[in-house]
Amino acid sequence: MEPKSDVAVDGTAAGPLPVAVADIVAGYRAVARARHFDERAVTLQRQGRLGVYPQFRGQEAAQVGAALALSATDWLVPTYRDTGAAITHGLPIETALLYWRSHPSGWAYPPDLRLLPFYVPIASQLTHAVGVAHAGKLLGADWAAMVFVGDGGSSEGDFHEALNFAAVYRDPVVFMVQNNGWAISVPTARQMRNTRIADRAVGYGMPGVTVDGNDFVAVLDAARQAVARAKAGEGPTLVEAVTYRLAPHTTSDDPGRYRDKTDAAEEERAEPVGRLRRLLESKAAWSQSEEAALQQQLAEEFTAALAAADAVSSTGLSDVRALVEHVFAEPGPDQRAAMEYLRGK
Ligand SMILES: Cc1ncc(C[n+]2csc(CCOP(=O)(O)OP(=O)(O)O)c2C)c(N)n1
Repeated sequence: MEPKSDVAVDGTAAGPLPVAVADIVAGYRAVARARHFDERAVTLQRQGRLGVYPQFRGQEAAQVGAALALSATDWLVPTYRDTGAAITHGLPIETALLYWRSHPSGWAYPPDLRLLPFYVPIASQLTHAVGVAHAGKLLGADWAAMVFVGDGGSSEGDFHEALNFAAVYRDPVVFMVQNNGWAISVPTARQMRNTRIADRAVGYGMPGVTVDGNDFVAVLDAARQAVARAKAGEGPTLVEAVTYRLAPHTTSDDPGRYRDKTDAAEEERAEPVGRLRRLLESKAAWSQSEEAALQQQLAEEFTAALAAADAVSSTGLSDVRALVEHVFAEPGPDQRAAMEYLRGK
């Protein structure tokens, strides 16, 4: 089945839009903000001012559309790919930069921010997100959890455990798969026989939907419905956003070794930021002067956040034990031993 799409690549709407124009304008601002962050972060990495950084160019609509379906009381559980989703949910840009600089302050989130750290061991975040959702139910809280996973992560055993548990207990969780076509150098077609990851949902007894992940409107609409189901006590949903990773896997990767160039050129035409802008322009809801003002505002916001991050990291670590003290609320024996070892270093 073709992924559900509301907006064609040239920006024309297939029919009445399921999302209000004001929400689409707000969405465009957030999508452009994510793109701006990603581009500046890659430049900083090339200048030696960030560590290894996993770009998300091409996946802005999938990440931002999903994150905007949440309210501030809901939890977002991201993978390393999802800085765009995290800053949309409220992670300060300064903190995101410190994280990708491997500074311990990059783990120090604002106290009310319902965001788990970026997960690198793939799929491990799925069971944790189900735990967050299940705990909310036990506590009588009204939050939902949205967890991101890639196509590669969906081939891990944790995926099965998380989806089955969540379905059995009708936990308020949204499984957001970004099928970006690649697990590093392995194309999706070489890691699974089925063509739609969302088809797996039926095996767990939950709804599954596949949307065009480069279409912000389709993603936001599907994610909103999934969050509403979760909050109405109807249990989990599997949403698959079919997108494309236009960038290398990380700043350490060279996709020229495994990817056909014409493929990427084809996908570049479908990329989500320009598509959303074309939609708004066709509705006379966005102008060149608004675009210029937005780009200037994004540049200023990022530059100020970078200056703040530089001020934190240029002073170094006041206490090297900060490297281990954030691991658990109460340090366990391993952390205590490490802190003892680091004392005075
Ligand atoms: C448990 C685990 N096994 C292997 C790896 C190495 N690894 C890092 S990224 C990656 C591919 C992930 O692909 P996907 O889930 O599609 O996410 P994407 O990188 O495309 O966002 C692998 C195998 C890992 N990080 N964790």
